[in-house]
Amino acid sequence: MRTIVIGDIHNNFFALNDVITQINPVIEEDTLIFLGDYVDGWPDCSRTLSYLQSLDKIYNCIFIKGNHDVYAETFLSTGVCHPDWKNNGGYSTYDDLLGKFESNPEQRDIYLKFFKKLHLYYIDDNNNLFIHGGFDPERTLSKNKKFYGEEIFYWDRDLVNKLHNKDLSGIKTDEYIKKVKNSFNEIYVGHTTTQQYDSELKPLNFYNLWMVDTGAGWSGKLTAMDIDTKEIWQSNYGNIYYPNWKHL
Ligand SMILES: [Mn+2]
Repeated sequence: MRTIVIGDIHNNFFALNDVITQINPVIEEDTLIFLGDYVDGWPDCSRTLSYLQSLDKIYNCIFIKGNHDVYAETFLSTGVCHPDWKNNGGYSTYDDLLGKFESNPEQRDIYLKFFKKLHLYYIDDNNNLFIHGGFDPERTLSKNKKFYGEEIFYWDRDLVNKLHNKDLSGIKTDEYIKKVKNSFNEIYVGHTTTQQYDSELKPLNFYNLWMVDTGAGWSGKLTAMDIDTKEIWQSNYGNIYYPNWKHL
């Protein structure tokens, strides 16, 4: 019975396929927890979404909501593009989804179903938290939502930055760290790639926080990790799968 957490995919269908093949999940035993940002970046949006939906039918899967997923969901449900979306890797998602559902309107509902199912966060039986961005440890999660809105869960980088001593202005470090440690057993996040802190493309651990996004959306790798043994499985570099594709 393994619980495996998987970082940001960003339309990199081949990296995802590569990592799932290596994991070789066991039906009805293993649980796959995806940390969000399925879309935007590489050109394979519809293949990535269809593959994730097929995994969901076979295995125990939990899908967390990422900030990029919100852009795509908004587009699918309203037809409106967020002004920041296309310049942040969204043009590939936009082109692919639009092309697919213009020729087959039912396809829009199939994709929308996936986005509507996404969880803001997930807490397992051992009080481990799985979340895309982060939260404010000074407040409970429900108070985070009331105070900041749900956006904090998929946009926050303060948690990561503060634990990395990048931004400690106005906070008492020891107390902050204590609050993080007391809040959950372990905390798994995507959103902020480890490349910003370390050139090794491995998950980074600070206190009880694990950063699992190792940059598959760009030139980094897609990482999956067994949360108990900390065994990892990784794709090749993201750009190897799409040698002719240029990010805008
Ligand atoms: Mn991301």
